[in-house]
Amino acid sequence: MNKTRTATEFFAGIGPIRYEGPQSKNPLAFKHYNPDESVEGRPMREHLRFSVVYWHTIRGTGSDMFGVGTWQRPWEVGNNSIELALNRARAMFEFCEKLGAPFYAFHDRDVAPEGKNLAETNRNLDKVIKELKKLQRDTGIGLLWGTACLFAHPRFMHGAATSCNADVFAYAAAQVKKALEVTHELDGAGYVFWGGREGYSTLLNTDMKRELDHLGAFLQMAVAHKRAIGFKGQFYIEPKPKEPTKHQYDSDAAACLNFLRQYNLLDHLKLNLETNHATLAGHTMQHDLEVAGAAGALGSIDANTGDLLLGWDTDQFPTDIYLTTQIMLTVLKYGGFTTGGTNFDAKCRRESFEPVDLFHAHVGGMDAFARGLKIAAAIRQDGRLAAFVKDRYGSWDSGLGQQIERGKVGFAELEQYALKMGEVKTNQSGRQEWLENLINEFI
Ligand code: XLS
Ligand code: NI
Ligand code: NI
Repeated sequence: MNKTRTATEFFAGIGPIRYEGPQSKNPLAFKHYNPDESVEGRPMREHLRFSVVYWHTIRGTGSDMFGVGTWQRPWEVGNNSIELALNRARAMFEFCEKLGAPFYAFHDRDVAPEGKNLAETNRNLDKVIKELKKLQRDTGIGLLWGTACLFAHPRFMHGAATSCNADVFAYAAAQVKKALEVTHELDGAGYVFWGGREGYSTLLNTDMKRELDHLGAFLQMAVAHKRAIGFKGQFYIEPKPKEPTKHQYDSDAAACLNFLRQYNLLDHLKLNLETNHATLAGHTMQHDLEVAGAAGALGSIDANTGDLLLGWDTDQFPTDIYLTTQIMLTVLKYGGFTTGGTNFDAKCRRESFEPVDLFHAHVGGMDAFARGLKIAAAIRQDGRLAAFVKDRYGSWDSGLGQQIERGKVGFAELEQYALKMGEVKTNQSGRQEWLENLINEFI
């Protein structure tokens, strides 16, 4: 059953999490996520493609700006050695296996320590990648995406691809080259570019045009290298408006799409959207999903939630059924995930310091998404919501509307039409209140 069991079991006393149904009171059981249950003709497991993140779940400490780490992690023994890195890898796979999560995600520096130079760092990475590959083979758990940490080390204080220092750009390029190669080696379904420190603290010292050109060139090089090594995974860009910089260049879905279009990258990258980033940008998650979906660029999601009373990325586990329903409505509308998935870029609160809290957090997030999925499917099956929207745009389906959509008429024809028509017929009600009530029928 637990094929990764080694001499050490890190989550001792916690067995595989099973589906027990909505009546269950067991905190370590799913009430709604039933992996094999079919929704719209596809098992929930394949719809949701859950993924666990290395950085919070395995490497997080619970530290904040006011205090040191609080989290008890039985694998954190000794210094930042390769042996410790290998134990972290085993802890990750034990966790995913017990949880029943089919994927995980990492930054290069989450999985292996930096050495005294890049060559040694790459060798460290290779040693751990070997173990990850074995763990993947033994468990069937896959890599949803890899990425490079281009923001933690002091060398990246001014950014990486957008640094004022060309040597930093070179270092970042070398790092991403290697991160792409190991992601390929692990058969990753994707690779994410999150901006890290690509942005600015003040415009007084910033040449924005030059920095954006550099970022465009950097991504072009990444696309070229992807092709060179034959990596078939999907590239994503992950928007975030602020933090750590005051303005991140990839500020929201629309800004990312415009950037990709400007630098001829639209065919090569989709978006990885994160709830807390969308809300920091002043949008809802569903808004950014719709923006991406409309552009054919809805790729993957970082599932979490913020606290609207706090102005930073709190990365909490998602438990709000309205939120997950809205997300799944849009994801289903655009055909569901293919290479992407539901990646829990989320962390426990500092006060939730025991390993079992990690299970409560993920079980809750998975159940919340399972409910969102089932509710969204029920709303779609019911059909009233979609029928209302379709009917609302009915004037475009024939006659003049159709001619406009087909590009058959211009201002001159429309002027003639308007003069002849007289006043526009009374508009139909938007029925927002009724639609809100309709959604509540399903929650
Ligand atoms: C930080 C981002 C980060 C990316 C991966 O806010 O969410 O964790 O997902 O670099
Ligand atoms: Ni993220
Ligand atoms: Ni985040």
